[in-house]
Amino acid sequence: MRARFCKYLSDLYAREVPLYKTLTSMVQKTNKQIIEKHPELGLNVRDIEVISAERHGAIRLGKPQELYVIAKIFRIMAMYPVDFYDLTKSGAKRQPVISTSFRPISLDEIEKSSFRMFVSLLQPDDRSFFTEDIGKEIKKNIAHRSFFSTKLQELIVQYENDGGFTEETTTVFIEEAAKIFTWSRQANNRKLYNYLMDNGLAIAADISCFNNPHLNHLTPNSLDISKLYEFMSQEIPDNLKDSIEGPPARNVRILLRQTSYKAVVEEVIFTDESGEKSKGSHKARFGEIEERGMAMTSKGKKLYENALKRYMENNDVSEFSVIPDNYTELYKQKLGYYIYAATSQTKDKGSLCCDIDELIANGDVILTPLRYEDFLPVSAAGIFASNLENYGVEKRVHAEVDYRKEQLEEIIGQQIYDSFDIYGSQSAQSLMNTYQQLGVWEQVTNKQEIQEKIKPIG
Ligand code: OOG
Ligand code: NI
Repeated sequence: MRARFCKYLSDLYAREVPLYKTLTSMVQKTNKQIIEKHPELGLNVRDIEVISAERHGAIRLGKPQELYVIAKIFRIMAMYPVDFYDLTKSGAKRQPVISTSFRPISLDEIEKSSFRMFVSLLQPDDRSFFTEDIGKEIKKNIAHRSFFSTKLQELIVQYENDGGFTEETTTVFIEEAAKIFTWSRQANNRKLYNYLMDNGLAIAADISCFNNPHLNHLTPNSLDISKLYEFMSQEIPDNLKDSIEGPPARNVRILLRQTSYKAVVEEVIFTDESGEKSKGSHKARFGEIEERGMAMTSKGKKLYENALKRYMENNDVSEFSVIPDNYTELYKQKLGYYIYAATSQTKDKGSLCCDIDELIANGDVILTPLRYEDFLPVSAAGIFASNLENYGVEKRVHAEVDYRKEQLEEIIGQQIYDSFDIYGSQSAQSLMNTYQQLGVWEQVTNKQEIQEKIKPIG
C-alpha cells in the first residue's frame, strides 16, 4: 500500500509541478549510469524503476488534531514516527515548527518501499516567533479547517476495526489520502498572509493561509548526488542551490546528502472574509534530491555534527576528515551500523570460534552497512530556509520554548521511536542470527548485551 501510495503521489505531483517530472527523469538517467559503471554495488539495471522510485515527501500541519489523524493514516501504511526534530533552535535558520518523520521500520518493509514523510507542526504560541495577536489570528484562521474527507475518516475506522482493507478499499483509501496533499491554488486571509511573508514567517503563511497541507516536495533518491548535481547544473541551472547539504562527497557514503531547486512561483486565488477574490502568487514548493549512505552510531553522528559545526564556522571542508573514509576503519571505531551475515562457504562449523572480529577476518561473516533512513536537523533547517527564501527569524523575545518529544507523542497518541534504537536493534538481531547460524551462539560471552539491544519495534 505504501509503494502504491508513493507512486500515486508521485504521478500527482508530476502533474502539479512540471519541473519534478524533468527531475525524476534525470535521476533515473544518472542512476542507470551508476549501476552500469559500478557492478560492485550489486544493483541490477533491470531494477532501475524500483531504485529510482524511492521518495521522501514533506508536509506541514497547523493543528495537533491534524497530526493525530495524519499519524493514523500513515500507521495504516506501516509508517511509524521516528525521531523528534526541533527546528525552532536551529540557529540562524530556525523555523517555528517541530517535526518527526513517518517511515517504515523493519528491513522487510523498507525493502518493499522506503517511502517516508517529514511532517512538521506549526507552533503559533511560540512567542519568540509570533506576537500574541498573530498567534491568535493564525489559530483562528485554521480552527475550522478540515481536509480529511468523510470517506477517508470512515475508512480509517473500518481499518482499525477490521485490521485490514480489501483491494478495492485500498484503492479508495489511497485516492482519499492523496487528496490531503494536493495543491488547491486557494488561499485565504491575505492580510495575515502578507504580514507573515513580510515578517520572515513564510512557513506560517504556507501553513495557515491554505485549506490543506499541499505536498511541499517529493524527493527522489539518487545513487550519486554529486554526479546528478553536475548534470542538473548543466541542464537546468536556474534556481539550483549552490551547495549540497550534509557530509561532503566521500568514498564511503554516510548519512544523507541533499540539495534542491529554489521554490517555484505558483498562482493562487485569495478569498477574503467577504468572499471577494483576488489573484496572487505563492512560493513554497520545490524540487529536492538526495543520496543516502550508512547509518551512523551515536558516536559517529556526534563526530559528524561536531565537524559540521566547525565547518559552518570556518568553511573548511577538511573538518570532515575526522570521519574515516573506509568501511574497515568505520567498523573498527564503531562509527556506523552494519548487518552481519554468515557466508555460505563455512563448512567446518565445529572449529569456529565466536570472536566476531576473527569471524569477519576469516571471511565466515560479512558486513553490509545499514542505510540511513532518517533526516538531519541542520540540513532540514537549511532546506526550509532556502526554499522559503527565509533565512531565519530574529527572535522577538529571548525566552526560548522548551519542546520535547513527549509533546508530539501525546498528540500522536503513540511512541516516537529513536532511530539509534532501530538501527542498533537491527544490527544486534543480525549478529545473533549469524552466531546461531554458525552454531556458536552458546559460546558467545556477551549474549546479554546483544539481546538487550534487540527491541520490539513497530
Ligand atoms: C521539510 C524540510 C525537511 C528534509 O529533506 O530534510 C526535509 C519541509 O520543507 O517541510 O524535507
Ligand atoms: Ni526533504
